[in-house]
Amino acid sequence: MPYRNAGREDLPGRRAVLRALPALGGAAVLSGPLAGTAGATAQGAAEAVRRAAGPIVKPLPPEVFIEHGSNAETRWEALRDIGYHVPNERFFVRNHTATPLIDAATWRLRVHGSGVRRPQEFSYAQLRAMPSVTVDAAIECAGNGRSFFATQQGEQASGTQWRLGAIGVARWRGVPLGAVLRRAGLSKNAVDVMPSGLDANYVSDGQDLGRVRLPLPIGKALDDVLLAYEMNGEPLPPDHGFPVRVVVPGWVGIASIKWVGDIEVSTEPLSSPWNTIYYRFFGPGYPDEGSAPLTRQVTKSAFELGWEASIPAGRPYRLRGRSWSGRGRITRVEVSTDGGTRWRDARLLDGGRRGPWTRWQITWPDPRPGRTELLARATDETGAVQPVTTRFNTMGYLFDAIVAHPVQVT
Ligand SMILES: Nc1nc2c(c(=O)[nH]1)N[C@H]1C(S)=C(S)[C@@H](COP(=O)(O)O)O[C@H]1N2
Ligand SMILES: [Mo]
Repeated sequence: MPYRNAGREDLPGRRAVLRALPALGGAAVLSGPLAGTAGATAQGAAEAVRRAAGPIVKPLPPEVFIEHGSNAETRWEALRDIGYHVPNERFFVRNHTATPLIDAATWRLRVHGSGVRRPQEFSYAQLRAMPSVTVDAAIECAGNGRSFFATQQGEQASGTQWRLGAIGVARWRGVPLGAVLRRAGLSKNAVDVMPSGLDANYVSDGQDLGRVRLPLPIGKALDDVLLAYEMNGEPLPPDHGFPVRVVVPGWVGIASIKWVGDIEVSTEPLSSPWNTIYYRFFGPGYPDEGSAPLTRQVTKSAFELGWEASIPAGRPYRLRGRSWSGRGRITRVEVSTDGGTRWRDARLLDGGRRGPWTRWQITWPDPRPGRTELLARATDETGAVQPVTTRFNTMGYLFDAIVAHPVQVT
């Protein structure tokens, strides 16, 4: 369990929870113009869900975000010198449809299926009254870096053309998924656990694929998966899953279902479009039905710099960045300022911290005028090193090759 922090925390006082409820529910329901209720929802939650005016509720200042339809990517220059966690206002957003506005006071989490003996509904207050844990974890879209298949390897992958900003690390607080499953009488024969979101059904090419949902194998569900209600010390913002989301450390972002309203536990394997027609490798060299479903994220690195950033010539410049891997800790980061001829080791700044990413820095002693490309290549504790190119897949998942970051030295 590489990403779990210790830290079982005190129960929130019952009175504090009750006091918080009307305020949270009110804020969630009443901010922004409302355009009627969403379509059919899980029973008991219908009145709790409303739709906001646009796909994303929070402000998206252009110096922080690059918008891609219903998604927003964090600019890496907006992460320079900001500390280990990404503030909620700067955290990327990936929405299949639109952020729903949910009233925590009437919201319920329904746990059901052949894999539980006591199907059950949990209220927000009940979840908040259970023993909580706090975990540092990254949420990263499996398509993060997808645009580089086209720009670096000459093969266009379908989907949002992210650069490297579809990742964020936050401190999440909530209840272990396993604790909730056990309260519902988890069966020894349970094999899969499938959370679904309360956002609108996802329709692709005229086909209604239903709720955004993805089964987790029981082993992962009971390992380090969280039902989170807090992000960096605040109630989850609407765009990041208020009132409760799943957080699946190290795995593809789609596993971390937002606005969870329903969890099916089954003694038979479950499937959804998100582990059959999406989130597998498809394309040349892969079977027609695709690879096995994707699970862990791969190794990547990014400079805390704008794309085509200007760097002053003639004096040493301190380069900073971050590297991460879903398979474990980062052990080494090398940087090249001459297109890959010479590599130097960056200094790792989060030494000893077993976190979801590692910050690093290195001084560029003599930036000379002109356009150039900076390269960073990380190694994780399994020995995986970022390659020069990576194998193509049509949906552009898990791009782990070294990214050439253009800068202008002036
Ligand atoms: N209900 C629901 N959960 C969801 C999604 C969604 O559209 N609906 N998007 C998923 C995807 S693809 C990603 S990468 C992450 C993004 O989380 P964030 O928007 O909090 O950064 O949420 C996941 N959970
Ligand atoms: Mo994603």
